[in-house]
Formats: sequence, structure tokens, C-alpha cells
Amino acid sequence: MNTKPTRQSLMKKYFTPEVETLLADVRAPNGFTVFDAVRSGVENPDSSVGVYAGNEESYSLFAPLFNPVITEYHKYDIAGLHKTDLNPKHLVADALDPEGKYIVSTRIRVGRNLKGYAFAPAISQQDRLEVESKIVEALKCLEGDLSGVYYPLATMDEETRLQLVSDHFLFKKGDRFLESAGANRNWPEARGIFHSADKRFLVWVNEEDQLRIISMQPGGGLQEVFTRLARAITSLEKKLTFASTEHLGYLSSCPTNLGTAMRASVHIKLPKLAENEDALKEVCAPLNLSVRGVDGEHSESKGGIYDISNKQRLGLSEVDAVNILAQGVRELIAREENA
Ligand code: ADP
Ligand code: CIR
Repeated sequence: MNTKPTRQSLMKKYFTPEVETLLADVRAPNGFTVFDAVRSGVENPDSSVGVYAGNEESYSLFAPLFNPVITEYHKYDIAGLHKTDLNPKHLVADALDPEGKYIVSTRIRVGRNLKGYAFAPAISQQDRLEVESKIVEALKCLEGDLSGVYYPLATMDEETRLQLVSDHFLFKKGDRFLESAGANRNWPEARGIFHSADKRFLVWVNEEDQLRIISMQPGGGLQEVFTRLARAITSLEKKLTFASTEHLGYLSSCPTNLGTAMRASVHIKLPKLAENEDALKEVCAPLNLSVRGVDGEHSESKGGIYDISNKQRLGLSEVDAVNILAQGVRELIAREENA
């Protein structure tokens, strides 16, 4: 029997009877309701967050639900103004693991959605296709090491898809949290992955967000990974207009991915600290780091490898988010060496 207590999702905590009564009759222009927003958390009681936005308007229309979720997750007062800093010179991230003893690989991604379109839980199939073609067109502007090929999921053979997933390059299929949120409708049409020849630069199209822009490579080269990502974002911003607001930054379907929408992570081996996963999570919490398994969100660790990333994405700049990861990883390595 599993003796772990079931955690309470942020949805469960903040979708109170009062909030339900207040928002029950509110409808976004595309028909999205608060009941659509909470469906994933209701159908998946093990959700940690459990709410999704259907469009940009969801964040204001359903603010009595979303605001406390955002404030608690990011530990941030949303009255503040979002700030951006993509200058790699401001990073303090060098020589994290000079002998390559701990860090297996490094990845940084940001989520983006196109201004004027509904998000994955509520977008129409026609708009999803339109978004895909705008993104694919924009990706053609990328040059040099960022240039690559777009592979639609609908025409990808199953063996290739499974290999890309198991190599950590591609999103998985049938995520039950996204399924309940309505984000997997019309799968696999209009979904796909763009990647450079060396797979160090990748873009996911029409998964949880319309774009996940990703830079990754083996080892602990956080500076190099960030620099590549910053160049790509700057180039794509010249071709695409991303949904954003001055307070919430870049908008995403999941409120955990607002602001920078950036998750900077390392796959790291910490054999002594990882002997007890709960203790590892306790060490990481005050460092504002999330612990995931090796196959991403809601997965298990394999071979003692964990995915450690910045938890907060709103209320800080991109440089700050990466510096928090770097500082936390330094601390974890020091503790591992002293354990
Ligand atoms: P996201 O990072 O987009 O929120 P996931 O947590 O599901 O989504 O991770 C997506 C994929 O990226 C998974 O296959 C995961 O193993 C992989 N991944 C995440 N961080 C790293 C890393 N530092 N090195 C290699 N792969 C990584
Ligand atoms: C959940 O609520 O568990 C899923 N909808 C995923 C939430 C995003 N994950 C996170 O902690 N950053």
C-alpha cells in the first residue's frame, strides 16, 4: 500500500466554493469556462497545480482562481512588472562541474504562444494548423547552428518517435494531465519537432504550448546552452509576435510557465544525496529548485539521475532563473562531496 499522503493541488486549495460561485457564469469569448480550467486537476487528483488557461483572457477573467495559484507557485506578487535579461554576460554559471563528474546534460527551454490565438486547451483545429504553418515559416529564418528541419508528428514513423522521446528530445504522447485539459485534441495533427542536425537546438510545436524553444547538450555547459537559446529567441522574435503582458510576462497554458517561461535543468548524478529522494527534495526546496525524474515531469529517476531545475519562472529575469539553478547545483555538488 502506498503510504505517501496525497498532496493537495493548488487548484484544490484555491477553487473554493466562493470562487466557483463567483466565476461559474464567466465565459471567455471562445467559450472557455472556469470548469474547463480546472478539469485537469479534477480528473487527476495527484496534480500539483491542476489548472490550465485556455487563452490570454483566462488570466484576467478567472483571476480569483489564477492569481493565488500564480502567487503561491512563483512566490511572487503579480502586481510587479515582468523583466527580461537574455544577456549571457550576466550569467554566473561557469565551471559548474569542471571534471564532468556529476552533470550528465544541460537543457534550457522557454514556452511561447502566438499573440491572438487560443492556447492548447481551447484552440480550434484550424487555428492550430495556422499556428503550425506560421511557426514553420518563421523557423526558416534561423541560420548556421540553429538551422534545421521540421518533422511533423503525423508523418513520423513510430520507431523514430520513440527514439526521440527516449533520447529526451521529443515530448511524450498521451500525457494524462494535458489530455484532461483538452490539449491533446486532434493529436497528432499540427504537432511536430524542429531540430538542428546536432539536436542541440530544438523547437516543439503545438504541445502544451505552441512553441517550446529548447537548447541542450551533454555535460554542464550552462553558459553555452543559454547563449544558443538567447540567440534563437532573439531571431524568432523578429518573425513571430508572442503573447505577453507587462505583469505576467510570456503567457503559457500552465500558470507555472508564465514570466520567463524558462526551465533550466541539469540531469545530474548525486548518488549519496539521491539515496533518499524525499531528503533530496527537502534540500532542493529552499534552493527554489524542482526535482523531476529522468524522463521529465511526473517521471521516475533512473540510474540515480535526477532532473534539477529552477522552480520560479515569473518575477525574475531569464539570467536570474539560470543563476538560481547554477547556484543551487553548486550547493548540491558541495553537499554531495561532503556527504
Ligand atoms: P519541460 O522541460 O518542457 O517542462 P519535461 O519535464 O517533460 O518538459 O521534459 C521534457 C524532456 O526533456 C524529457 O525527456 C526530459 O528528460 C528532457 N530533459 C529535461 N532536462 C534535461 C536535461 N538537463 N538533459 C537532458 N534531457 C532533459
Ligand atoms: C500538474 O498539475 O501536476 C500538471 N498539470 C503539471 C503542472 C506543471 N508542473 C510544475 O510543477 N511545474
